[in-house]
Amino acid sequence: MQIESYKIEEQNQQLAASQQRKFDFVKEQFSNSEAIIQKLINFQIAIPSWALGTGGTRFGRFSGSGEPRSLEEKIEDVGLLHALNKSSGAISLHIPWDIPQNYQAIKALAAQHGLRFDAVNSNTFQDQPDQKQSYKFGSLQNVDKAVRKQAIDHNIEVIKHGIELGSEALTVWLADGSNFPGQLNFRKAFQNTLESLQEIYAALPENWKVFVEYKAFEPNFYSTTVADWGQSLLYATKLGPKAYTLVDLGHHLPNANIEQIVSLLLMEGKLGGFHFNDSKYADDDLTTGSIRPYQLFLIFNELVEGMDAMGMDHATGLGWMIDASHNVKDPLEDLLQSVEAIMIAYAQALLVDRKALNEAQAVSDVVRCQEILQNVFRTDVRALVAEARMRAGGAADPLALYRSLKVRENLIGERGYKTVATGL
Ligand code: LRH
Ligand code: MN
Repeated sequence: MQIESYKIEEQNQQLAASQQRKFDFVKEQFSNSEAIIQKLINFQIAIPSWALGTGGTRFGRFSGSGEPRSLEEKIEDVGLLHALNKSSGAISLHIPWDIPQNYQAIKALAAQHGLRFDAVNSNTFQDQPDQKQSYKFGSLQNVDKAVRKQAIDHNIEVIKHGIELGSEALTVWLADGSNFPGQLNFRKAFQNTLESLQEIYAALPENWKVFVEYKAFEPNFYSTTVADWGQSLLYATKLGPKAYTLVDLGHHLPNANIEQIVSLLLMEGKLGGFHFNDSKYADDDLTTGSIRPYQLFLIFNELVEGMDAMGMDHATGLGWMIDASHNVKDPLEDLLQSVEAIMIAYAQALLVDRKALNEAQAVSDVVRCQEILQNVFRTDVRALVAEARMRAGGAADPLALYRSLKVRENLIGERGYKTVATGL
């Protein structure tokens, strides 16, 4: 299914007057609104190929309908999102869930939808049907050299797929760890993992990056071999200049101050990118900004402050990716909401009066500091984000148009009711 641009134009016409009123109201409050619009237009968020179908938990999966049955249909679905919001211009593949059969055809199809390939993700947390060695007791950490070699070879194979697609980064998330005290020698597990990552690092093309994604727990419930930002930073620092940490918002222990972690990793030049989602308890993979929107704003506040301090380009300096799982929502509606929440947090962070904040911090005027941040957080910037989207050819209200055009119904018509996408 394609969304014709005249359908988008039609909705934008209908909403033009109210949009203009709301946009003028924001412009009156913030003199730098216009300068921010170009930054919002340039900011592209990669959509995970594994989150275009309905997810589930160990307690059950309530399958959705009209889900993509192939990589081609996944690219079409991301193309639909990008046509609606012009902020989803990249797709992040997970191997082997999405092995391209014909690189040229897949690249051409992605280009047709205005999409590029962001980081490719390896998978050494599941045993594939024809696999010789099991990852039951870990992959890169495994005490058995043959298992480590199999996992290293897989990551190098993933890099090869990425090179063919024009990707420039590999994301390594390791489920490796232990479930019981005594099961693992932590030092040997670290050293096995580092030596294995060094072999993978050596296979990276000159212009590539490797993102080491950390996670506090699950599927191991006593220790995780890349459990927190400190351990990920240790690996990334020991590996070399092409290695970075990756912050998945749901991978922290309760009450972790993620914005402080982000600020320090950025300061060290070792922050590679994000997996955006939200959570109340653990790795819940809920819609970004649906549970803790203030935390998302505070993270972007640190990102804008830190990236400007280092002269980094906001759009290309880091890997911006969503990582979510949709148990009860239409995956495409969930992703539209996530992109909107990210763009709102970024727009608000761009509107923070940095000069006033620095002056208030310099005199420890705690109340003024809070007022400066919350004044912006309590500002409705949706019209600013919509203005950028419409100037880029997107819809004033993507979710409303997705529903009024009955996109899901059309996809069911094309693909059938009971179709299941590969992924989580
Ligand atoms: C692990 C994770 C990782 C992916 C997987 C799908 O929880 O966040 O980024 O490989 O989800
Ligand atoms: Mn993740």
